[in-house]
Amino acid sequence: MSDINTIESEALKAIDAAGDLAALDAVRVAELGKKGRVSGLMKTLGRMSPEERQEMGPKLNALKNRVAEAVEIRKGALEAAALEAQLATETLDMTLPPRPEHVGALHPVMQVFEEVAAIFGDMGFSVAEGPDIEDDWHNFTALNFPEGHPARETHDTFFMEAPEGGAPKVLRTHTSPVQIRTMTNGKPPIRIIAPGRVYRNDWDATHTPMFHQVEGLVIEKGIHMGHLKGCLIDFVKAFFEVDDVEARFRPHFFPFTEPSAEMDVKYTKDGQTIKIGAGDSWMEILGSGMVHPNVLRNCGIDPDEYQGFAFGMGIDRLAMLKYGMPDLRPYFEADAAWTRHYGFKPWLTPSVSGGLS
Ligand code: 2NM
Repeated sequence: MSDINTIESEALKAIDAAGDLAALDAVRVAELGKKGRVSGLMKTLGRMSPEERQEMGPKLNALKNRVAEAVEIRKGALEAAALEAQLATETLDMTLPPRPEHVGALHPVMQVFEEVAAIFGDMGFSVAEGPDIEDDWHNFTALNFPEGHPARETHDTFFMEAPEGGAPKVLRTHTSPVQIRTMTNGKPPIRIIAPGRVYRNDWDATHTPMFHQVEGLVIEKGIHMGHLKGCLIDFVKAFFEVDDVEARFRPHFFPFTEPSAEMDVKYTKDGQTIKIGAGDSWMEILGSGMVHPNVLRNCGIDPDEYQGFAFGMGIDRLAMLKYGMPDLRPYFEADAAWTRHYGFKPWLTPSVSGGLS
């Protein structure tokens, strides 16, 4: 009995005195290890008479448990203290300015995405997204491209390898499949923009095989060309941050809209800088039109009940125009010096009321 009390008080004292995890582990081994004192006492149970064992068994077990528990509690305290000490030596001063060579900048394309989303967000549009790898239905058929029609070839489509007996998937050539998915899976009224990457097999000074688009779609009762024109003129004024813009809508052809129109805006050139809004030359800036009844039907919408307009524009080109970056190639060279030169502070979110750029 006195053994138990002595061992316990000595063990608890040693556990308390252990100054670090290594010292604590040494105490644990000395008491609870195979050759430890507590384990030694446990072994004496085998030599006891059944009556003695019945009395001593629970007492020794309780001793072992109390010592083990004390080790665990001390271990927790030592670990917490070690972490505190580490944190105290590893503090970071978050108020220090970043080292200049590590300052990042938002890519102009991302800045323009944010600006376009802010403008249309202000008009009640929300942002929709979809997959980059699409099937023939969403990229072409549902959009009223007839089977085998040459229009499918004009898109310079990247076709994926076809599975056994199946149709090949494609890298989407426009973000319109997002509109198809939105119309198919939802119900009007619809007011969305679909920003994203698109792919066409074209590679020269003004074309890259991957580029960025924003398309938009409005489906409501009684929508007409007047809504389309008003919406897009408001957009161009807000985007180029000018009070007035002279614009014209020139008839065009897209399989997915009828009628279709390209929007031109007047501009002037002052040396290398292009000023949008007024001047003596026209510049094509986006495509648009009233959603074709066949497209609405393909998505389960009754064209006698609902009408809509849609539009699409190239973001890379908008960025070129607004921020005067004449060469498209550096856009995709991931050169940090270029993004630092043309890039934007990532923490300044564009908003229509607080300023776009
Ligand atoms: C454009 C131009 C005109 C367009 C049409 C549709 C849909 F899905 F509603 F039919 N989405 N996007 C559209 C219309 C896109 O890009 C130059």
